[in-house]
Amino acid sequence: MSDPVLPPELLFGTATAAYQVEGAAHEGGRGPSIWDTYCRTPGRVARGESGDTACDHYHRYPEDVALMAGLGVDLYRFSVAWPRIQPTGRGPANPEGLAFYDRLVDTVLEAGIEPALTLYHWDLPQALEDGGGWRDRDTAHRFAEYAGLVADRLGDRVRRWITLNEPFCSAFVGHAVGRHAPGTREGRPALAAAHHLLLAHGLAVGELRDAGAEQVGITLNPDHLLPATDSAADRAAVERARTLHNRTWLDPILTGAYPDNETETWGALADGAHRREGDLEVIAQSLDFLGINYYRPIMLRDAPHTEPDPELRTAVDIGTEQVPFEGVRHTTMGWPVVPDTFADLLVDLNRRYPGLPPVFITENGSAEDDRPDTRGRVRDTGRVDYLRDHLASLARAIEAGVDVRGYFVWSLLDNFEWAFGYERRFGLVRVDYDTLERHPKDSYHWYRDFLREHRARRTAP
Ligand code: IFM
Repeated sequence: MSDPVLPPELLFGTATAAYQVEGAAHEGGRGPSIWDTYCRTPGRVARGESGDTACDHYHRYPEDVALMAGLGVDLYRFSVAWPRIQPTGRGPANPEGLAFYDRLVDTVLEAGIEPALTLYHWDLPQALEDGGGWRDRDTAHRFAEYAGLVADRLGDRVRRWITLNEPFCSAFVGHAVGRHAPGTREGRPALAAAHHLLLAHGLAVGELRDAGAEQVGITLNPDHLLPATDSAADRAAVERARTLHNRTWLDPILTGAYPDNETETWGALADGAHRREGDLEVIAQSLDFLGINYYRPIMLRDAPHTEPDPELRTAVDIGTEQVPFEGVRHTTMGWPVVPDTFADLLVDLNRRYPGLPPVFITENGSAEDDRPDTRGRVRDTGRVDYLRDHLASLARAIEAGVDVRGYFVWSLLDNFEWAFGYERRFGLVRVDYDTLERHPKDSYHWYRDFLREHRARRTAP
């Protein structure tokens, strides 16, 4: 099958996140984060694994940047570990922490790659969690202070800034499903966490702009949600899920309003007690771009609530149940591969939100059952097919009028996949966790060749 052709000006990159790749958890004055605590809690992470060593990107970043240069990417999306900059989440910056990201940014730029920096990819300093974490309004102000410290130091070289990565996961997977740190199952406090993440984003946008940041955005993971049947009950279930997954974030940020069906979604929990006048204005500042992470669609049906007492429900107990997709391939995450839904989601968002900012696909990729042959080669055809088919779908969304400016493969390297530990592999490059050696997979070579063709079209007359 031939590779899709995308507009020549579209930028391409690869993405990672601090806790998933850096390791060096006890070096450079880094303080503990909620993920260090979560990993140490028995039964939370598969095989008791943690990001203590991860891919050792903290020491091996020159090799990783060279791998990216070999791919020919335009951009590298990485995240800064808040507890490296402020070990307790407040106070002056830790010079060793800033110095690490200084070196990383300089190395990336010297390789002819542009850095795209995410300020928060889930590693909240544990000291802030001890004071209430995202449930507490003050954490939003602490985040803005941290954003200012990083921007003051790196703003002269980093043009593209992402405030938060997937706040849906921070708020709801962390505080309601309990499968991410801090690992609780809450109702109102999870909704408060969602609001304070939004507020943190808005306050940080102000700090970044004051520090002269050129391009400021946020990365969300809106889901493409489909009803299992055409029944009114299943369609209503999808609308509740749309609020939980998508509208909670997109409506305040892009329209300056909260979703109009919060009470249908959460009942009495949606009392908004944690909101204050003026918050929406802070949250709804205009953005230079919107980051979207996309992996798979979700099919849902109406279902009884898990907890009958509305007051005792968690924020994800909204009377829905996932329905499996039949007849399609699933990745090792158990996620259905339905590439057309990528375009469907983007076109749908463009329709629902007039004036949608330019879009960067800040993550897309697949976890596969990679098996190196006797010579270490990984023939990851499933990943190549996944990327090719999703890029073809992206081309369709662009043709339909969605203003997409960039695309990042998740991920450059196999890395720490949160509660799944190291077993689920998303990398274009295999990491041997015994030796920490890097081995480009077939998908790495495919992406390199694809980018070579793409760049050739940039210079073609
Ligand atoms: O690994 C994660 C990443 O940290 C956030 N987005 C989804 C990826 C795959 O699960």
